[in-house]
Amino acid sequence: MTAIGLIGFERSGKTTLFNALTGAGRATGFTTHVDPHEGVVPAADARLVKLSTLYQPRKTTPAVLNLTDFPGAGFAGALGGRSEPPSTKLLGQLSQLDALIHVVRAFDNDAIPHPAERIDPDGDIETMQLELTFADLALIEKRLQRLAEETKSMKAAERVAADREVDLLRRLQAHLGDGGTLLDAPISEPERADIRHYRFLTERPMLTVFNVDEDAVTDGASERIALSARLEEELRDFDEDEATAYRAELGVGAGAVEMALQETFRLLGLRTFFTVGPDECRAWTVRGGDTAPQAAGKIHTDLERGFIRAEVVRWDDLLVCGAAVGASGAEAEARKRALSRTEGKDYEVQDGDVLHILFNV
Ligand SMILES: Nc1nc2c(ncn2[C@@H]2O[C@H](COP(=O)(O)OP(=O)(O)O)[C@@H](O)[C@H]2O)c(=O)[nH]1
Ligand SMILES: [Mg+2]
Repeated sequence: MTAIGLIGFERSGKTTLFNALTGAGRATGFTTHVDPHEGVVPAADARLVKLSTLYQPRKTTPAVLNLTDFPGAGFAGALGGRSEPPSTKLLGQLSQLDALIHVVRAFDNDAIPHPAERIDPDGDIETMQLELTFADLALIEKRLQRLAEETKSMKAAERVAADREVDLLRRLQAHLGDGGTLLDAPISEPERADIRHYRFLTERPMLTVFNVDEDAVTDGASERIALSARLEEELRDFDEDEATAYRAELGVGAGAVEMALQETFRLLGLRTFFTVGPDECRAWTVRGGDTAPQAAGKIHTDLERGFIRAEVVRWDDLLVCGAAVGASGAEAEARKRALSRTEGKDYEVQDGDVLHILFNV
């Protein structure tokens, strides 16, 4: 399951956004929580809604992301004169995530003081980047020291691999020192695979969310979006008409939360595929490059083990066929019109595929 973490300084609005995304209704404001909150975010998907309208299944299940809301205090290290770095425990938890969402305080409200008593989104972004970079540099430093010890007693043959690792880590160190991240480090694919087990923090894709005043929402650019977490949390309790009217009054477009999710999907290179039928229509996610058996494995391990082949049709082609002959004949109609294909073990699943897995265990 894809795991995302909300990070940011105290009172930047992480828990508010967590509530907006999950509906968890956790306390916000000065109630600093010590433990992270865990939640599940259903990914709204218009394609799934349309497939469900065709199939009228007993159950419709969206794809979900696991979301963790971290307490802000852990990140206050470089701010406001506090000198504590993030704890080892926090760094360990962060390193397990697939992606990070950095919530940046951009709303103005004297009643809610910023830990550093200033509203400076760009400064906060820089500080957070530094905290993550320092954590990675510390890890590299520790590993280099270990390697220096170990290589002393190594035979020449062993030393080749160790020297190669030292060289790679030194290059990463230099890149971080120049203000880069490990996500954009100029290293080869095999080298990237070699460092994966370190689970460096700046190697995680990160979405920056500017948490702005309710009346200041504008469209964001890629990898940075602006939304009002408080507004989005409040609007959860409105019915659709009320929400639309309220958004119109404030001049705020719909779908800020959906946009945040879509952007997260894009950053992670996630692809959505669907399974359909009278029992359930469901959306699933795989990583870009995952094959049909890997997708099958998301549904059930038996389907991956016993994978024979997949019938594949694009979601919109299936809808067209369904509209012509009804849901029960849609897949047969797609085959007849040569819109569905039979794919084998090497097929790379595409975003928007409807899969029907044939298997044998
Ligand atoms: N005006 C305004 N206040 C917000 C917004 N988002 C959060 N807040 C307020 O900021 C305070 C801190 O929010 P919280 O979510 O607890 O921050 P956290 O410490 O990062 O988890 C709360 O009083 C929220 O109501 C926003 O978009 N606009
Ligand atoms: Mg919080």
